[in-house]
Amino acid sequence: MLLRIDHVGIACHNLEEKIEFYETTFGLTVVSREVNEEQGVREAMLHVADAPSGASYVQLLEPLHPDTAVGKFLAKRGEGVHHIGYGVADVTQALQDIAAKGIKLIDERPRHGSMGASIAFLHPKDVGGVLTELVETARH
Ligand code: MC0
Repeated sequence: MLLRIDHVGIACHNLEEKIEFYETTFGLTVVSREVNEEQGVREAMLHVADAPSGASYVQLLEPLHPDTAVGKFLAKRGEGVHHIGYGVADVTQALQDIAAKGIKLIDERPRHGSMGASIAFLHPKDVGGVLTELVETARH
């Protein structure tokens, strides 16, 4: 069901500072920047590698407000890994299959994600404390 690690989402206080850190330290390149009001984030995708099933990225996330998923995470835990995003071929089908196993979904239906992807989150309490995202890459 899982094709690859699509991205690792990292919560930070200052997006521009963190982008510069990843560029300077690891030589990564920003391929997309977006504000996602629904998710309450300003985010950047930095390309890491390509695989037959698609690319993988570091996703840097800065909250738009303190009262957002990432804002609350930062206040409780500080900067660090916020979630793992896995590539799937069909996010609607994957959600159905995972729900049938009794795993709690955050999103019953896919939402709009970075770079036109369809995304859905699974609750960390049912995934060993890991906030888990399913990502169906946009078809171009
Ligand atoms: C919260 N918890 C986490 C967590 N965030 N555990 C692991 N990883 C995280 N990132 C834990 C808390 O420690 C707490 O555990 C419990 O979940 C409830 O947390 P809360 O602070 O009371 O917050 P809630 O319940 O209001 O919300 C938590 C929840 C929320 C995961 C449901 O953050 C959510 O719906 N996340 C999905 C959307 C999201 O994260 N969007 C931002 C990225 P204890 O043990 O204290 O009870 S958007 C994105 O990434 C898009 C743009 C993309 O990829 O394309």
